[in-house]
Amino acid sequence: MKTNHFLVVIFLMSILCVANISCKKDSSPGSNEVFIQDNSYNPSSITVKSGTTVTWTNKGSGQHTVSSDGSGPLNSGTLNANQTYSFTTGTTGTYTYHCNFHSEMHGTLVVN
Ligand SMILES: [Cu+2]
Repeated sequence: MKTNHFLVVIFLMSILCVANISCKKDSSPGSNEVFIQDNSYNPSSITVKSGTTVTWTNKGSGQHTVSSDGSGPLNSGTLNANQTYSFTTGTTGTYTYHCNFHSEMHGTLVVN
């Protein structure tokens, strides 16, 4: 009986551990990733080498876009919750972008 209780405790602890790891993984973007959260880009500025594919993921519940300021190359269209937009960088430079729905949302992609 004591052994059973011990095993149950170990089992529950391992579940909590796995849940915790997946939570952490979910809450921070990788090196070539930007998370769109309500209502900001995380990170707001990302620097990558030319040829890198950067992926934006809408982690919020509302709709957002990744849209270049001026005539830049970023154009995600409307991203619903959990949708992603990928862009493979080319020419080096600094590319600023915004969300078409939220004027306070601004981000920067630096390609070097
Ligand atoms: Cu937005």
